[in-house]
Amino acid sequence: MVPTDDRQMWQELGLDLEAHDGLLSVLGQAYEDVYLRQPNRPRAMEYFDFVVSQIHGLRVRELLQAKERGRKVVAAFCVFVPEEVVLAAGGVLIGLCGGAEVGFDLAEQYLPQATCPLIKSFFGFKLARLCPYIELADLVVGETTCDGKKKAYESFHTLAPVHVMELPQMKNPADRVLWRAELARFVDRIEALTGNRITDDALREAVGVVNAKRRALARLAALRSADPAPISGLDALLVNQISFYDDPERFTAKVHELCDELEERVARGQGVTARGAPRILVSGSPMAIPNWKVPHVIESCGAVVVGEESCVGSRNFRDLVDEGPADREALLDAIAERQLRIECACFTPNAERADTVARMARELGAHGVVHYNLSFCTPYAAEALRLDRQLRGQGIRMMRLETDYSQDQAQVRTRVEAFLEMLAME
Ligand code: BJ8
Repeated sequence: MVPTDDRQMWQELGLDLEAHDGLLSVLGQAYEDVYLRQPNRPRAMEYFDFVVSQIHGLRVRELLQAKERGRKVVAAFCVFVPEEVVLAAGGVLIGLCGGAEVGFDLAEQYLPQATCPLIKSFFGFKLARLCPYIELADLVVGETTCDGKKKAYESFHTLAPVHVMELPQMKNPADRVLWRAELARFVDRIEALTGNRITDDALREAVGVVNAKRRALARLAALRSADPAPISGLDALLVNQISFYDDPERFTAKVHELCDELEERVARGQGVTARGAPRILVSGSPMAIPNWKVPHVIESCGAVVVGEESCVGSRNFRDLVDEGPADREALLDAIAERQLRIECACFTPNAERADTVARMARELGAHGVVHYNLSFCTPYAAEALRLDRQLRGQGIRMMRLETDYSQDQAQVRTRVEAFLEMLAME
């Protein structure tokens, strides 16, 4: 029986209760300062506020109840791990966070100090016993994307059951064959874990559920092209962050409710800033919950973030899986094909990404691009240099920002203000 009391539930999951209390109180205060003080928020954000207020409560309880009913919980850190497959086998996929500076001292016993904070964070959450999701997961799925993650999963094996998918580094025909085989290996692992064979019907239904979630997120993204923007970048980011761990069907319905309200706002010309406020597209490394620093700084400088070219953003929802195929093998082909359209900087070359960023900037009416990369994330840092030149060639200004999870808001603010001033002069 799942305990009805949160503290008892956390204790049974093996969390460090004292440290966990501290984390929740810091998170609660940060949420109040960053989110609840924003002016002009859409009413429908109440649902997402509620989800955050229950981040380690209700959703954890729901997952434990699902486990009691025999469902398996699979945890992942990358959009290449296919939710469709897990759902079709009767499981639940949750994206783990890794957006806070937690347990870094412990993580550095396994990882070099000069490691991306996202990676250190997921290790830190586990080692400091602060994440109920990692504790309740039946399997953690990693991928061979960047070197940091690749090497990190080697050690993570000793802490939790891990399955690593080999993601190719290129998108040539041979790489596609490799990735399709990896998908088949993943299907085998998930079927063995859940004890359920993935049928044609179950996979078709799961593709529909995940595509519906992507369509809802795409609808939200498109509404942000209005001037004034009907929703802040912070709120839109939060919705994208929650997309990784909420129940997919409930989440989709709530995003559509939000979009209905935003459509009314757009029709009335109502926004979160005055018309003509500086508009910024953020591009680069993912921002896992509770990493809100960059949009918070940008928006507290009077600008509005109108899009995220990121895996916690457009890369997660832009393309759909073809729903046409009837049988499971053809559906898996379609899943693999969609995944290999994701423009992650771990691929070489990854030339399409520059076109995507330029197109998004134009479609969303962005005045400039802030390229965000986490410290020690070489793939995105390397692409930023070329992207800057390519965007400049098309008359789009870009600012390169490299930061971690430290409290360096003052420095970030100085740079963002200078960038906004430069944009205003053009
Ligand atoms: S598909 S972006 S979610 S790998 S920020 S850990 S790349 S050093 S997260 Fe990613 Fe999948 Fe690619 Fe998307 Fe490494 Fe960079 Fe850290 Fe990163």
